[in-house]
Amino acid sequence: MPIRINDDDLLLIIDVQNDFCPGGALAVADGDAVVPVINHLAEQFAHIVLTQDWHPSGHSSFASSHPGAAAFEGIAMPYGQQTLWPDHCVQGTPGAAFHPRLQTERAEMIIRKGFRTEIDSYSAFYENDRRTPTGLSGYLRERSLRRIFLAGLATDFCVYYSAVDARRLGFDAVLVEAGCRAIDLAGSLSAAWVGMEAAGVQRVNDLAKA
Ligand code: VGL
Ligand code: ZN
Repeated sequence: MPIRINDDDLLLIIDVQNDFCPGGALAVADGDAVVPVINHLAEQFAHIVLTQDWHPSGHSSFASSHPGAAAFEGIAMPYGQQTLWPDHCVQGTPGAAFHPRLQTERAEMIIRKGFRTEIDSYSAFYENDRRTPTGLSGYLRERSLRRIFLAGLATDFCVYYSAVDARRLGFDAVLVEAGCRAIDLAGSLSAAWVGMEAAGVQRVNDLAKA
């Protein structure tokens, strides 16, 4: 049954930035493969929002900010457990820019996240304390946008957290798998699928071309 895209549906494009693509500081395998898929998807939507991971240098999610710690280790932060990452998506750097072939012109808003030094933000809706809002849910409600299609990077971190939060906030959420790629760190991808299923996130491979 092909899904019909309506005028009150939103495409939420997560973190399609150079640092998450091959050659980037936190490259996701095959990450740039999502670009043509998402560009094509976007043609079908009246509403598009982009997210942009946007860290100050010295961000607390960077392993380099924790002497003796290594990237991809976990660490306890005041707000909970946090994975440490290589320095990535530093504000204003080429790595933080959107992939050059991502079509961004029709996006009506860009949500930047992770811009506070002391807290990371995977989700487009909440920072990693799971309580501090980004404002996206208020925006969507005011605009009467109710169903959110998600694609981007990475499936098991920012896409996953965004999809689960969308459900938690009462939106319908549909993950478009062909438009996502994963980091897959210590079982994170299978955990993400389980979490999304439990949250009622719908999963489709691609949208049938209208
Ligand atoms: C992401 C790790 C750190 C993501 C962002 O976009 O999935 N992952 N920052
Ligand atoms: Zn980040």
